[in-house]
Amino acid sequence: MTNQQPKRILCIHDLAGVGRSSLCAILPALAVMGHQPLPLPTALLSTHTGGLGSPAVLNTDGYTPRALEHYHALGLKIDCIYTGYLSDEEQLALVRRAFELWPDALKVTDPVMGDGGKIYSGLSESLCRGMGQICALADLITPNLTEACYLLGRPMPRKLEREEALELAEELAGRYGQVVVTGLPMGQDLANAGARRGQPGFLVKRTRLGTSYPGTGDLFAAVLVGQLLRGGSLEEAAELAAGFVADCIAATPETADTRLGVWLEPRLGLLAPGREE
Ligand code: PXL
Repeated sequence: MTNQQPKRILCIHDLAGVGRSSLCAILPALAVMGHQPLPLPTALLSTHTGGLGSPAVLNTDGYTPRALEHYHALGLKIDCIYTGYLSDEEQLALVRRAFELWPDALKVTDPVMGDGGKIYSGLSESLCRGMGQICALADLITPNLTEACYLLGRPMPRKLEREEALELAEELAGRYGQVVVTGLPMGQDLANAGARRGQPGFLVKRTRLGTSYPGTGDLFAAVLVGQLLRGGSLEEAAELAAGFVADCIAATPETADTRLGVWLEPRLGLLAPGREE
């Protein structure tokens, strides 16, 4: 395990300086797991868009397609393409192009579109529709409950029973291949439901802690991807990811400003190779 060659993961996400979301959470998590993340920032933002005012935003569409072609011309092997927040429709084409250039890469799409039943500010209806099309090209998708319901065109339930959670994952897997749905409210617990097409789903639960933080979906998906690339099963990877996120939440003081995300930095070492149990 420890001597495994690092896997190179092309991370197509935004870089938001403050708030421990997107690349600020993903890059350290993947690197400490022994992988080599290659960031392709879809936008630069001063903060995420969840309650810290109006961030300064720099669109990177003039850069990203050229960077992608450069990496391809270098003959870089990409083991995994992991996509997340896209800030405009041109970036849908960027993701399609990446999938085309490295057809053998594991394609993981976190369809970052919203939370708590609402679409994030600034994301258009057509961008969200396009995100659904990207999901159809991916090998694995990791929507939260809001995004899962959007993809299936269903209203968002306030809570789910075990059978409903499994059915949600199985239906998405039937459509998209493999899925882990995050943030399912189930009584005292917050659950993740996973499934592969044609196979019964599974649940990974953790006690619900009441507070929600930006970036935990990004952290969850990054650890999931990192563990899959270490050869873990979908269920093992979901267990590790759920455990790590719960641990980071527990390590964040109750008095901390939730908008700044979970205090992941002191916990990252727990993800190092050999320490994942
Ligand atoms: O964590 C999801 C996310 C990613 N990127 C940006 C965001 C958010 C959630 O608010 O604003 C820019």
